[in-house]
Amino acid sequence: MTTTLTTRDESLPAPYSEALDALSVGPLWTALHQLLPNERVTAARPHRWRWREVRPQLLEAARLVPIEQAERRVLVLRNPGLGGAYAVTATLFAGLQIILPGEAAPSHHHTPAALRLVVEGRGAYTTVDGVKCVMEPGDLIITPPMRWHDHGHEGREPVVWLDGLDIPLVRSFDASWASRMRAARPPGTGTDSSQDEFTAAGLVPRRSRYEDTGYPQVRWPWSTVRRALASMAAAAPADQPVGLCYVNPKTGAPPLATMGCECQWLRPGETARIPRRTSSAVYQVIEGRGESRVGDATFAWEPGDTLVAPPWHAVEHVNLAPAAPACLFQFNDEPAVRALGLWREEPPA
Ligand code: 1HN
Repeated sequence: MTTTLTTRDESLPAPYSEALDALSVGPLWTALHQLLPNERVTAARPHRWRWREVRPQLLEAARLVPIEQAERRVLVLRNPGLGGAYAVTATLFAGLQIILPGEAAPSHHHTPAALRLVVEGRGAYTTVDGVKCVMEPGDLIITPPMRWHDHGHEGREPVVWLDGLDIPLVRSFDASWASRMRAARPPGTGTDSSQDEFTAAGLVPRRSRYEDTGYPQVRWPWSTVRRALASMAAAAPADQPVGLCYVNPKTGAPPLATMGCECQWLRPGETARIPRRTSSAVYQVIEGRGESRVGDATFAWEPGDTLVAPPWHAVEHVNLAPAAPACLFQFNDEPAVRALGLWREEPPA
């Protein structure tokens, strides 16, 4: 929250307040109910960024700003309620990154955790600790804290992805740090473990060929996720929602300690109701057309659009297409909220 606290009690003699200020001491009683409001409050607002409006500005950034200068060519999704902060919610960062054929974004590592969800284009890749992760539309790639990563592009069209990071949360601990950039080295592998060691649910390799970093899987191809969702949708009764959580396949834990990822499949005409939660979430439309209610706001959406649900806002997604499914990816701060003992969910109505 960006609001300034009331730290002076105007009913007290001025010299007393001045004496407190001089001692770096302040009264709690003027600020108590701002520190601990009786209602759950957030300055973050529900919002939608339209792909068809932001996409031209990304292409313009690619024209105006050389990758050598930008290092990461990202347009940041700034929550209109957060006073211009580079934050989509109090804890999460979201941005759209564009890379052109032949470009290379240099290697670095940092304390915040990051994830990418590919929005458009083929031929780019991210290298995570030497592991080459091909980026195709809908793919999820994580770069856990302190893992070296860079981006390259061997294709023929611009590639755009959504970056999700826990930077605002990490900054609240004064723990944000990054290495200096260095030129990317060629990837040490031709592929990532989702292509050979983790190709089927419920099976893990006895012995991995990949370096043991604690993150056995760093890429979740959309082709795999979509097939799993479609199978589930074909079998599930109409009144049961179809969603999958991305997990570390060796532990079942969320892919990152602070951020969770899920994908929801909405059958034609289907509505998914998500109760109020103390976590916040960013939704990315992978396919389909529909409408979402976030608190009191309603947003129509189509592929490429991004929506944000601040904490304690009920969410309702509707697939408005008569025949086609819709797929919504989300990343959220649920693992961080749970780890701090702050997780609450209102029972569904
Ligand atoms: C970062 O390192 C990347 O590596 C993307 O692609 C977005 C946003 C804020 C801080 C670091 C990347 C970022 C970022």
